[in-house]
Amino acid sequence: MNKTIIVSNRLPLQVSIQDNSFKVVPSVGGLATGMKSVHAEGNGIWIGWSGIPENDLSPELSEEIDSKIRDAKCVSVPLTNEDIEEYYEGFSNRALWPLFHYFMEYSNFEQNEWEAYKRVNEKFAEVVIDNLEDGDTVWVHDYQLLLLPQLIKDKKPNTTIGFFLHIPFPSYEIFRTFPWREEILTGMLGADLLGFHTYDYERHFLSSVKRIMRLEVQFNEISYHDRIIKVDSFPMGIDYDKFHNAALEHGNDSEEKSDLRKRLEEHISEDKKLILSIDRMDYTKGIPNRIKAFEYFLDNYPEYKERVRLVMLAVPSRSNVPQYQKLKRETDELVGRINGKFATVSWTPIWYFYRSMPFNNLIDLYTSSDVALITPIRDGMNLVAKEYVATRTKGNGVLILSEMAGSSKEMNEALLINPNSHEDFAVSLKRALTMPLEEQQTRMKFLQKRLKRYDVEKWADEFLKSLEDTKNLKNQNVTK
Ligand code: GDG
Repeated sequence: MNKTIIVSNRLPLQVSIQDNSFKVVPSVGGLATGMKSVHAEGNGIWIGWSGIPENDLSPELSEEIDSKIRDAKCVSVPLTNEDIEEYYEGFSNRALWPLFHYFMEYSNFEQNEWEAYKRVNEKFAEVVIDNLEDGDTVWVHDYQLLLLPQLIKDKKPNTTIGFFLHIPFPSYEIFRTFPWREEILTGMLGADLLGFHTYDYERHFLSSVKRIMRLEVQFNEISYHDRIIKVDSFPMGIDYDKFHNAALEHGNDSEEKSDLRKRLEEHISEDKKLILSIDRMDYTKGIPNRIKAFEYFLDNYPEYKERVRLVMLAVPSRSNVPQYQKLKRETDELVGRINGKFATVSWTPIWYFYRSMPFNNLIDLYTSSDVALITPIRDGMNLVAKEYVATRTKGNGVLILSEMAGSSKEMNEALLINPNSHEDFAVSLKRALTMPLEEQQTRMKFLQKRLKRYDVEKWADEFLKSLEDTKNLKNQNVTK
């Protein structure tokens, strides 16, 4: 029986080791949820890194962990500390991530990291090929594995390969500055179907293919050697029911309240509003900008002092990369300065949490906030915006969303802003805080309807259906 092999940098599980014993627990991210049924189907498997560097393990423990991982229908790719440092923290997060998010000045191109990126992509290819049988489909995910499709195609030309990019694909003018631009495109073109969150990313990719590779592109199909490669957009959704039901269960009307919810509720009344922001601590998410814009708001609308509070959850991320350490320092300083400037004995304008929270607390935050401020400088999609909408079971609440997030393309009923304009931010925040309930509910209704219909399972289904169709393209081509 043919199977689908999912490949991503990380496996959808967490391994924790204490002394000589270990635990393997499933992780609950958006991708893991979306792929759940694909992974569960038949003898489908997931290939990726376990999160534990090989150097840290004795051969016996490593074998034991691998066997536990295999029980979860996963196969681990062994990576060393050096691999992680050069391929993941290095090339993926210091070269590709900033450039693809238009932070050119943060991009650092090191030859040894490029070599490590190639080496690790080859390691992934080996594991995929070891597990591949004729007729299998492979679905590769994200920017850490851009070379993998071609590495598989070279060895197994008949395999059907899909690739999905979770971050933006930058415009040609940005992408052309990349030292290994042709190698990256060649790697991606090993896929039969390339998927992006939005039409704009798709268009940027096609333009780079045309201009750098000089290939013929017709509508959304690329002719490459004797193959036709399809490119399309598939905006990723969320597990709508999971968020909606959790909000019904743990939301405002629930009898058992967490400590966090009790504290949040102390600040909610007709006249006092909570404003929420949740992101990974990443410079693409626009955290300092947002804090400065909030300061501008309080300066320009002083009647809101003591009446609004920004609850800001920043989840630690990539803290070994210097730009992320700098961002953390800048955020700490800004929050301190602004709280110092405005606070009164009974009011602190920004409540700042630098940690990750359990799922139920996340629901507490979503359901108790009057406004969500999602204002990234660049973001492939942004699922937090969609999750906020899914938890608004009474239809109230306002989403302020950056035009630079992929999700803004499908969320027109949000208040869309340019995250670089403090004025735009302040006017929209004022509008959100004074929006009549009926208008809030009308906007939410449209947003919710769309998100419920196009959830993450549907996203995965549509991608795989489209990938299946490319088999017909291949067959047509063979008979020509
Ligand atoms: C990349 C792209 C694209 C956050 N804090 C906590 C927590 N979360 C969960 C949220 C959400 C997820 O993390 C974050 O997803 P985003 O989409 O917002 O952002 P990235 O991590 O940057 O993801 C992005 C995505 O891939 C998918 O393609 O949308 O553009 O950058 O699901 O709920 N979950 C828990 N505690 C937290 O403290 N439990």
